[in-house]
Amino acid sequence: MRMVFRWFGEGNDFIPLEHIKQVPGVEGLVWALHDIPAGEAWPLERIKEVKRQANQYGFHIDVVESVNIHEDIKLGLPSRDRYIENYIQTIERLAEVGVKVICYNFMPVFDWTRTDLFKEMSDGSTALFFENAKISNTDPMELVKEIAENSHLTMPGWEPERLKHLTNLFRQYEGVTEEDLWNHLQYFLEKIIPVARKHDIKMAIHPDDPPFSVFGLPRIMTSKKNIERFLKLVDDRYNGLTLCSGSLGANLENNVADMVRSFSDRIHFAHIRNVKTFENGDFIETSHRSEDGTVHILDIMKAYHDVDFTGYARPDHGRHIWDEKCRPGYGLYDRALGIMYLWGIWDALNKEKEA
Ligand code: DNO
Ligand code: MN
Repeated sequence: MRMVFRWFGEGNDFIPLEHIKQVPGVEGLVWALHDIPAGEAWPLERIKEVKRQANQYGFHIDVVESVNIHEDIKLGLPSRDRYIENYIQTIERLAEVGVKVICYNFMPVFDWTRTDLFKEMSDGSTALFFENAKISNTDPMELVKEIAENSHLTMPGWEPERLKHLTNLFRQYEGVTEEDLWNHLQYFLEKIIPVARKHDIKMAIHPDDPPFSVFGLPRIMTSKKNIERFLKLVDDRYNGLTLCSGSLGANLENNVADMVRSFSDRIHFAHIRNVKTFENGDFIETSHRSEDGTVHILDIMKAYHDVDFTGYARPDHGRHIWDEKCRPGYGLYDRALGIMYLWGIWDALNKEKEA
């Protein structure tokens, strides 16, 4: 397991690289050029700049999260070919600096969705929260406004520029079914995966978060059965997964440890975090500790250890604790605690195996 840490870039993250450096066992940064709109090719100079910054602190930049997919690709519009060309150019440029894994997602309109970014917990910490009833009763436009006003810095997937066109986007998705989305994903993969293979970059799709339809939009990366289907769309190791335990775990029917065992050779990037899911479908993000949530982090780590996982892993989100001012879900403190929990389990399993 190779531990990495998400960093949003100079001027776009509250956390200095000096501090990430002090978290035990972190070898690389998970990064992106967040200001480049989906669909445009990333400039090589900008990519090299991030590499320089990371290398100064001894970090590698092997993992990119995300190179986002233009909506026209997800919608299957004729203009998609132009955006796929740009995507290929970005892959080629990332290969030039030695990137190994590209994380992306195929969720229509929104990236991850929550109804509350700073929900108060009984211990005074706050965390990302999803309330089913609020989603059903809220106009997406209202939610977007609320999220944008409270997030401190622009969040990937919630860029005001893009979301200005929200009404139009929703209109475009009218009548687009899950089957359509599968077809558009396959079209994209058939063009991209040969390029990724040629450049030895593993493509790693992130599951839908939450793993069910929100605001009536189609979603497909939601379950074991659907991931199996995804892997067969292009049956190539370079067509792989970012297995996110917290996203998938928000549906109590998903058994993430079992997915780790079933898909081990296709998992290139592990997102590890816990959530507590309630009967009514609400969920709250918790500490990484197994007993704090409904995702069995211990079982998941055991599964990764049993399959000799050598891919990249990061703590996914954390709570906001100790009065830290941070991006929602991306503070330093709770993610650092999460890392120590994960290393604790991992080291113990190593020790047990040696004995
Ligand atoms: C949330 C993340 C997602 C993830 C993208 C990957 O914090 O797990 O935003 O980066 O869905 O494309
Ligand atoms: Mn994730």
